Amino acid sequence: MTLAYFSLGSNLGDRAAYLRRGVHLMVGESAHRLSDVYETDPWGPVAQDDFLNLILEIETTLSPRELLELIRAAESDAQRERQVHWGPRTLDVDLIYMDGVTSDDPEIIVPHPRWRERAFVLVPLRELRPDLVAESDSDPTSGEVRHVGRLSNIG
Ligand code: PH2
Ligand code: MG
Ligand code: MG
Repeated sequence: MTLAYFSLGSNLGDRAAYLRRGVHLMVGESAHRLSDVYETDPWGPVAQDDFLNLILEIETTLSPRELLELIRAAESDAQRERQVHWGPRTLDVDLIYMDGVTSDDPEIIVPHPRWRERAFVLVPLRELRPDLVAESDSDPTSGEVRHVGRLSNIG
């Protein structure tokens, strides 16, 4: 068993409902933990609405390639349309990190090449894995991250 960490984000429609459905599909029967939910300023070049973001930890025996299939199934269930690169989306699932596993497959690079630049990844990941996130890793210039609460308690 390996622990795998995913960043889930939504900034279109019923954001919390898309996150709940995404978590459900990603988890299946696996043991898992969830960070709290954060509302986050959009990161990157596209002006868009704020995201809800969280980190999901899953115990898995799957490879990065197999996890990519799971990600694609969860995203297509959310009827995600890739109109704008880095633009608004109902559900985005990114594989961030796996204990002891790396992948240089260009479709699913592990660890995610830019995860340490993003407060919307670092802040919730620190809840689950403080050992992976140094205090200095949360760059205040990478956007506001506001604590919302548990996914099960938000509307
Ligand atoms: N995802 C992006 C682009 N920008 N900004 C925030 N705050 N949260 C995201 O999940 C996010 C983003 C592309 O995947
Ligand atoms: Mg993303
Ligand atoms: Mg993605």
